[in-house]
Amino acid sequence: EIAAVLFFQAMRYRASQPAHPSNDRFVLSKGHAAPLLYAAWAEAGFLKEPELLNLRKIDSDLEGHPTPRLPFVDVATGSLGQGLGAACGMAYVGKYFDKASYRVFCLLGDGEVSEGSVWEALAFGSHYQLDNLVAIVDVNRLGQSEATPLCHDMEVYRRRCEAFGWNTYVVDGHAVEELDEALRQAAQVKGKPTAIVAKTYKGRGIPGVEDAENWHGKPMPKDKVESIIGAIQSRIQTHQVLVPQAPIEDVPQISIAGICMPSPPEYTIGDKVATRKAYGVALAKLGAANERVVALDGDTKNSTFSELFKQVHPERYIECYIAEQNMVSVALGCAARDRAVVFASTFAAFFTRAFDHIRMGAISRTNLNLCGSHCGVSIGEDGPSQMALEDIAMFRTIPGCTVFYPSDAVSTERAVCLAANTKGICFIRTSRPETPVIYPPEEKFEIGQAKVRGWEECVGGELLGDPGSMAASLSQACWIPEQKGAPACSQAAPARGGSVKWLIFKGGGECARGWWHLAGLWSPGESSQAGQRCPAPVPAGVLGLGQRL
Ligand SMILES: Cc1ncc(C[n+]2csc(CCOP(=O)(O)OP(=O)(O)O)c2C)c(N)n1
Repeated sequence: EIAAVLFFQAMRYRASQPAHPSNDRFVLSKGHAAPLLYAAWAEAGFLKEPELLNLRKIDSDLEGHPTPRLPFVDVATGSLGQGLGAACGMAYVGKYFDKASYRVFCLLGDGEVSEGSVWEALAFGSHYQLDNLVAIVDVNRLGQSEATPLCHDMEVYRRRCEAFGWNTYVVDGHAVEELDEALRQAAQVKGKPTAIVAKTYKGRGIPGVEDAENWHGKPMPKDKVESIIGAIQSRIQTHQVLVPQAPIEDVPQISIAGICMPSPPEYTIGDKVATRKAYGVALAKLGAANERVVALDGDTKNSTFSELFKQVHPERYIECYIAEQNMVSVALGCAARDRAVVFASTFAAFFTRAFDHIRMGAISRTNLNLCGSHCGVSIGEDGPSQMALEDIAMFRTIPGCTVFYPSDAVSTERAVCLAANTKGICFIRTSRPETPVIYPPEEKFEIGQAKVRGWEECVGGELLGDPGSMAASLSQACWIPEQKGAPACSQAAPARGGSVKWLIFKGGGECARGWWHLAGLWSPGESSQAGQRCPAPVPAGVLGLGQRL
């Protein structure tokens, strides 16, 4: 009933063009209900009914959980608790950037709302007065393996949603008139998003299954299928062909392709600039080049320097507060349907708590740029809780992700521009301390191309850069200019207690000493033997990091 009222009464869209920018958006946050979504699009005419029988087959796009392989899916769902954050991002773009009539609907399960990220999204939605957003919670009392904690306590749901600032209706989720009325009222409400808390029964109308445990995700027994289909069909009251309402086509035409920096980097070799600051400077410049560049941050903008973007483009800065999971989901939503070029930043360490959201972003085929600052031990006195060490390993597991670890301000600025024009997820890793500019403004950088710097000195075992700063010494090693002979790379780090561990690749793989962990950690206890053969460094994105050491 919920899907029927949404798809054929409330939502405005062109069924033949599901990705049309003026269409209303629908996010099935409870992605395991994918068959419902596919059935709705079949009823709308986009899918052919026989295709539905390919559900979950290996060569079918009708997967067990929806992905953007299907044009009517903007963000992949199935890892519960993430859909509403993405819907918030879409609604934000619709209200504040597109300033268009399309609206965003999100269907959640009641079990799913145990996820904290759902409440992060609820807080975000009301804070930004997303009155073009409707969340419908299907309160069917049951989760996967048992009842949900609130069962059918509709009043508690109402109070919680209202406490989070949402215009809230509690309805009988099987009564199409009630649903229709709530959705109509929601369309009139200004300044608040709407939550429709729908009381339903799982397996409604199926004898022995309705409201019973242990049926989640299970097919009906073959011998009961005929009678179950008969029972459902007997409740169909009309065979009228349903036609959705057409969209209001007022979305502006935009272009986000081929964005160039308005001017070259304004740094001189030897200047001392933190790469995190260079990120903010670069983002502000990029924002001047294209009005669809937007920046998000999780209350760290004066550390990541995304505040430099906010200072010049305040209307395109989205403060997400201390809710990194939601920030990533909102960013995914903003990037959906290519409506924005999205950069989201926080300390790199804090992206690790949003790993699943980033992972889902890759499944969503998103074009999203994330910048993590304060990477590595060079943040020193801030202590280990703020240090990003695992982040680089994490991002390198993300399919299609490009990892940038720029060594100076010039390469940071180039990385920002490259990221804006690169598909998939991009991760830019920036450092806290000021480090010397080592490249001239005209230096060219390409993804996948490593540069070797100063390897002659390294071979002798000398430290590169300032031994007090791992970032400086690592980063100086990371942009590697081409030299005659094979590529070489040296990285060094001070260990507590004064001893220094370092690693040299030379000539396709001679490892002099030391050990490099992919997580970015130096482990003083371990060292490989001098002269041991190592694989040649393999560039990870722009960065020339040894891949398999
Ligand atoms: C983050 C996450 N945890 C666990 C699961 C496994 N899972 C799939 S469906 C489900 C129950 C969902 O219950 P609810 O949200 O109430 O959906 P409904 O009962 O309406 O199907 C669970 C635990 C998952 N998909 N994602």
